Amino acid sequence: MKAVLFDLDGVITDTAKYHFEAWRAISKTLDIEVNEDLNERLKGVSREESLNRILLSANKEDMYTKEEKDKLCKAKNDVYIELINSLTPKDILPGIEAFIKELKKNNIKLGIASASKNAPRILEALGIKDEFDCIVNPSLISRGKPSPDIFIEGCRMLNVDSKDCIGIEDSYSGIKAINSANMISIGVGKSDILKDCNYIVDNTELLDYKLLHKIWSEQEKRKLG
Ligand code: B16
Ligand code: MG
Repeated sequence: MKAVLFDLDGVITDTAKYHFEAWRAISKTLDIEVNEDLNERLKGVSREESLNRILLSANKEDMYTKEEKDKLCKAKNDVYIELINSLTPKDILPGIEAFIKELKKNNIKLGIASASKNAPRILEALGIKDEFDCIVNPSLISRGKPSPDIFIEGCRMLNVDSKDCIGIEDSYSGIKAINSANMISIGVGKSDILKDCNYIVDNTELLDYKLLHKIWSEQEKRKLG
């Protein structure tokens, strides 16, 4: 085990509630309701794809031009940025700071593979941006999660083989992406949503180096037959 690639929203901090609030505000102007179910399907997917899924949910996908969609995405991001302006180190999810310290002490490389174009700003506000050896820029990745591309690029940036890297995710599409990248996947959250991951924890407090090492060693043994 040489590296860990972290998802951001839902693993390091809980910005999902702000995405939800911002999309609800924008969708209201379009006469569309975003419920919890639909919101779950927006986790891990890009801003543009999120809007497409919202429009599709109301059969309105063909009603807007590319320019109008761009404007709606910008409006959503303006609301979202207002909401995340209040983020501080207190918003780091429980156990994550200690977990990061422990991984670094054990010479594990750390990276961020988030679909969010706001990731650097969020990590800065949380005071942990410098802890990471790489932050993949999602704007340079043409296929979003569940495509493995963002995780493959993270491994490339960290100069590690994907089989020596663990990915941690809270979304269905994110787990699919990690698995397709040939990495070991750890899900944080509910097993009905994250059923395809190699290992699941209920919450971030349960993540530690020993557990990751155990999961990695077991997977290695399984591969060797
Ligand atoms: P932005 P993650 C994802 O973050 C969110 O889960 C998803 O809801 C959001 O649409 C996406 O980032 C893009 O975010 O609008 O800030 O570029 O879970 O991949 O860390
Ligand atoms: Mg996430």
